[in-house]
Amino acid sequence: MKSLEKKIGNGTARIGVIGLGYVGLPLAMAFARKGHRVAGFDIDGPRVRRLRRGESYILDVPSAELKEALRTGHLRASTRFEGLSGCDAVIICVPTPLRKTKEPDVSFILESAKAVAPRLKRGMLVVLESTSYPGTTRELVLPIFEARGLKVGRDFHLAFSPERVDPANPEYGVQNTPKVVGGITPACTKVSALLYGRIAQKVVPVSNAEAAEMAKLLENTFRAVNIGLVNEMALICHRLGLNVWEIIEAASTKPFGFMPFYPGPGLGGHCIPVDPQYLAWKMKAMNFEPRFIDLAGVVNASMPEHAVSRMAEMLNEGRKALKGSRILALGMAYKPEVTDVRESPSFDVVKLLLERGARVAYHDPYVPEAAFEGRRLRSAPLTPAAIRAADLVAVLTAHRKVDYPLVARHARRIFDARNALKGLKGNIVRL
Ligand code: SAJ
Repeated sequence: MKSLEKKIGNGTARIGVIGLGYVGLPLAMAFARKGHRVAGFDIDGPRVRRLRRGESYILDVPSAELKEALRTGHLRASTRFEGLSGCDAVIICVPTPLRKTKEPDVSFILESAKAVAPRLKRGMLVVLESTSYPGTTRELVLPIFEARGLKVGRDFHLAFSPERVDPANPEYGVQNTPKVVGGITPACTKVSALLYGRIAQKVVPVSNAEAAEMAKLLENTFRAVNIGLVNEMALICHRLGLNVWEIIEAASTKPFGFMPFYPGPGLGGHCIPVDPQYLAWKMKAMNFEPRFIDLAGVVNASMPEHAVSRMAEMLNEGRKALKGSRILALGMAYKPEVTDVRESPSFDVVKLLLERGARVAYHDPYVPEAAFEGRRLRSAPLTPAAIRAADLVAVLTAHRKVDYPLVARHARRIFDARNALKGLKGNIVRL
């Protein structure tokens, strides 16, 4: 193992990254920037071809930097996994979605481990970064590797290190986000900490892979539960005739012991709605009911319906039915300043509006077109005419670059589910 530690230390360790998405590509570039030769692998042919042309599809990776890494040979991308045998360390960054049944789908992890296994060689380090339930690395991945007759901690090393990439975050990236690592054995923890020490200013070794897996789940369950709490507070404030946004702002003045979360029309993204369900699934299999996770899920999932009922109330005030009303939805991405629409609650809201017979258009500067129940809509230009033509404008995701003063000036009525029109005057009702 000494040779791997030496190669990591002098930058000659060849790194393999499986999965070149919003986690894998920035990670590959971080190692390439440190002089490592990085082999990227992805099953998505068009994505690999785009990468080979130096076209970045990740906001945080400039195409110019990608082109340079390709030119110098510090990065190459392939859909074929043979190149894994030339790697000293392999990092698996593949999706871990939920099945329709809300059960974990670890198929991408298994396929990746099976791709590595025949190329696993003495001295190699493998790290799993894909978020999954505690025990995944040891129970699912390790047996695939040990079937080769190699001994973990002696012949090869295996660890888990949760990805902490926040897409489009201008402040935090791979380098300045502390990296938690936990190995199957202490020796695995040690060598994976060495590896990540090449690209992260701070590495946080923990006692084993399960601790690292669980740390990630705590991070994101913490968010899902607190978002669920504040969504329930929004429902409570509505019934008390209070402005929940004012209440949160007032509570946020407490300089200690409070952290603001904000209500919305639901919970989106491929992390926060998903990760806690991985933990819930594992615990239910152990006959333990994770009540907070389940309750947060119920409250968050009720928000699209609540948002639509508030819009119906507003239209009703104007003697209008939802059916036949023209609604302009602002913001289809799952959170501000991203193009990603996965699990976006905006789609849940629009689906409910369409089911109730509303006529829906949308504007989202980051989402040029979107599919709803088989129909494809294009983002409508945000003009005074388009705003005036709507019976109701609904702010669902509050992108900063949208002209909210224009909306406030021209909209007949506005349902603001994100407090995007804070301080503006107009016919505005807030969540
Ligand atoms: N949301 C609310 N209210 C809030 C915060 C978020 O309704 O107060 C909604 C968002 O609109 C979105 C969903 O929750 O629909 C998730 O938002 P998020 O801010 O948690 O963003 P994500 O899904 O990109 O979460 C990622 C996570 N990063 C990783 O898993 C590596 C999370 O751990 C980060 O804390 C989060 O980014 C972040 O801080 O932005």
